[in-house]
Amino acid sequence: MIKNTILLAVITIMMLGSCSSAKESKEAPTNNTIVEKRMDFNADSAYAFVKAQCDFGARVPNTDAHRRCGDYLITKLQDYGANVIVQSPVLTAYDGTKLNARNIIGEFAPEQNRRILLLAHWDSRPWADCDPDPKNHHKAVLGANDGASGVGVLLEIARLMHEKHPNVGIDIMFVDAEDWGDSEGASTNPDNSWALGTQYWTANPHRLGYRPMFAILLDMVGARGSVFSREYFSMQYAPAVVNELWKEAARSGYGSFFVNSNGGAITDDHVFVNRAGIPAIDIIAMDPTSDTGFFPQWHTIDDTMEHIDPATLKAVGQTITNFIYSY
Ligand code: AHN
Ligand code: ZN
Repeated sequence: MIKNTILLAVITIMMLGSCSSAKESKEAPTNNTIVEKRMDFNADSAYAFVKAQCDFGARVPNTDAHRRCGDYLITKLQDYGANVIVQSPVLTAYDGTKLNARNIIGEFAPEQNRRILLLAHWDSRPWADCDPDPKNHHKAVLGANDGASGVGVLLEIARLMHEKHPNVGIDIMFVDAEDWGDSEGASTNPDNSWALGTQYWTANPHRLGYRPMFAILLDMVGARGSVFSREYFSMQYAPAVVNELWKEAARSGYGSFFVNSNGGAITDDHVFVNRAGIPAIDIIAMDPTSDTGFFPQWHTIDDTMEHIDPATLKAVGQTITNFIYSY
């Protein structure tokens, strides 16, 4: 009996030993080695960041909710230790409206040469023109998923970077005026319509000669039941980045979210970043079974917190976190 207990104890210690040595395999363990801490993306925290944006109301350019949310995003990035640069252009929308826009850029470890750009749009759409009820077409979209979700994930990553910085410089950019686009589209050049904030930034980078290794765009990354397939333009311009990120997703246990199928071509912020010569991919939920190709509440008045699932935020957030901390 005593022998068995001792034997069990020895086996247990051996097992513990082998587990921890596997985890610490990056560095030879010595007495003064600090055990590497896995960065845990907190989905509840990300969810709260999404909700905080929605609590301002729809962030439609030229509204008070938009101004106040922009101020909030600047403050949060500064709180988490970023060097924040704000661009405040007046942009002309396809319909002639002058938009008081702000691109908000938070630099983490600006002294690092090797950099990754993470971006998401923070504005919300002025018209819910895909709503099943035409009476709602002139109402604003709250944009819990379409806008706030990507920003919420990036704010949580900013919070983690304040705890411990990865071995690569990170820039988080919240771009404005993405969603004032013409959905009828046929007569409008998409270049004069969507992603106006990003287009301003590519023509006027926040730092002269800014050259990150690549960029990752997050768009609609919070809805329940989301699936991320490989977006077409991302595969055209930056297949290696897509492949590496999807590999990280599978390694991290989120292969059921990041599926290995090819998705449609989306005119989104990343297209303009690619045209500026920076390889850029779009993590964007697509749903081939819905009328729009996106989540069912896309550009409706029902794009609300009700449809945001912390599990989706976690899958995207933890994958990107593991990816940037693996450098
Ligand atoms: C088009 O529908 C052409 N692009 C989608 C870009 C978008 C709108 N992302 C969020 N809202
Ligand atoms: Zn939209």
